[in-house]
Amino acid sequence: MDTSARSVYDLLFGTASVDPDRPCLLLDDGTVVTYGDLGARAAVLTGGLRSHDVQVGDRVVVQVTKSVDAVALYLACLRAGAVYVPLNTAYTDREVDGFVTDAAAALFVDEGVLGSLGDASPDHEIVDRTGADWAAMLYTSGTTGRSKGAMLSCDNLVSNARALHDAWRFSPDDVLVHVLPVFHVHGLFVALHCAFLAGAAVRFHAGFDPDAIVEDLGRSTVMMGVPTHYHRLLDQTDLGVSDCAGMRLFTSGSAPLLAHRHEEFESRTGHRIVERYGMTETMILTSNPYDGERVPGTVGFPLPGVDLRIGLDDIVEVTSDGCFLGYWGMPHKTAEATTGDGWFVTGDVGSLDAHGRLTLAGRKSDLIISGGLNIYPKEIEDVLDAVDGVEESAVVGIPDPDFGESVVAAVVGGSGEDAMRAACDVALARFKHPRRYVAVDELPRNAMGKVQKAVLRERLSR
Ligand code: MCA
Ligand code: AMP
Repeated sequence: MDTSARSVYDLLFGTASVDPDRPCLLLDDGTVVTYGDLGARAAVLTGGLRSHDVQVGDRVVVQVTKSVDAVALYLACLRAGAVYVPLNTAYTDREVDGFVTDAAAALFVDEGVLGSLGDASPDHEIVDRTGADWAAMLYTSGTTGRSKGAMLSCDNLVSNARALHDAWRFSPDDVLVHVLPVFHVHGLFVALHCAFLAGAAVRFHAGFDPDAIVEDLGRSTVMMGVPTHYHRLLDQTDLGVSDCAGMRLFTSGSAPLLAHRHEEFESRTGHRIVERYGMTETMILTSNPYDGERVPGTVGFPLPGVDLRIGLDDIVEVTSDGCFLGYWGMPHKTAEATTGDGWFVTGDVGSLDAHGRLTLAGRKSDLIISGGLNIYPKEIEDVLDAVDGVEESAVVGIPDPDFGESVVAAVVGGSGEDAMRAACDVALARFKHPRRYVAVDELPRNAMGKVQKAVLRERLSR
């Protein structure tokens, strides 16, 4: 990363090359926030961070709703050289406390604190960072039930932003429909960085209202979504060719987009969605081509700077400029996820064809992906198993036409759903809660005594 003359903030936000009067964020209420406005707001929040004595390298843990200030706070952390740690707004207090403690946060920002930061005097000093410096940390659910903080460097952010900006042909004329949350790699880095690097405008939606999005497509050029967004556009609106007249690109990722949905989208709109694949730990790894064949059910080719190979048990392994610095405070977990020759083991099962195109076939672990959000069964099973009278439980994801997968719990013992729901209310964000509880006499097990999740999934899907 060429940080010698410029800070990572300038590299990503592009304030040096973009006209400050250009529209940046276009809000639902018609407000236009220019690049200059957003930069000025970031300077104020930088002042706010410094008034809280936030130093270079300090973790700033943030749980705020999607807003202009949420984006400005991310930019303020880049300016101040602090590590931005965004949290899902659905997390319960108990979950948030765990993250704040784990990150050894110098500052926790909720809505109230964000408001007070916004009253500070602007601070225009921007810290220079090198490529290897730590820029952000995003928590990913662990297979053992404990979340891991993936440490992302300045280089990870900048290299991936540039690769995607080029691969997807971003230009200043683009208008991006932004419907994703800004606490994940997808909405925060992939979507915003592509637009910022180009100096493009972003239609910044607080939530996903399918009809409002269809209306927006008529005055936009690019949309990025998870499969659930596309399911809802197809199932809940009359979306057709004429709605997408100015659109040049739709991308999908974070979860598999079923081939028949891809084809349905093309027959309704005339657009072939560009499916791409990534992980929090690695940023975006592959994409179907902008020019060239976009094949439904595949995730395309490695981006420049990414090397892929298929390792043990058909697991995809990668080396890449986007590959993280490691798991915070868990060097053993970083080592477990890294091969002897330094490749990151994704945990995704896949195959490469003769041309190097990647097709994914699922995950090695029991991970459930619901609406683009990762849910680890173990975390839910631990909560259910602690409920009075529950002997044991097993949680699986079963196919769901909207979310891709939905969470179902099979439970032995216990005194009914109410106590389990109450326990989940305290411990788990609602998107992780089982949508269905099934009382069973026993869990299916193999000869080694291990619960057969595949058998259970099959039974519960019927
Ligand atoms: C919301 N709910 C969910 C989910 N989202 N349940 C299961 N799975 C979900 N994903 C539940 C809420 O708990 C609530 O339940 C009810 O649905 C309505 O909540 P609401 O907030 O209104 O939900 P929504 O607007 O319908 O949200 C659905 C959504 C959202 C728009 C698909 O989940 C979403 O934005 N997903 C994208 C996540 C994402 O950006 N992932 C990227 C991570 P109740 O009524 O019981 O309270 S992966 C990544 O970054 C890598 C690098 C990559 O490859 O991209
Ligand atoms: P996260 O840990 O939240 O970043 O989620 C990363 C995981 O999402 C990957 O390891 C994959 O299992 C999954 N994923 C991302 N994009 C795709 C895709 N296009 N198709 C299938 N799975 C995907």
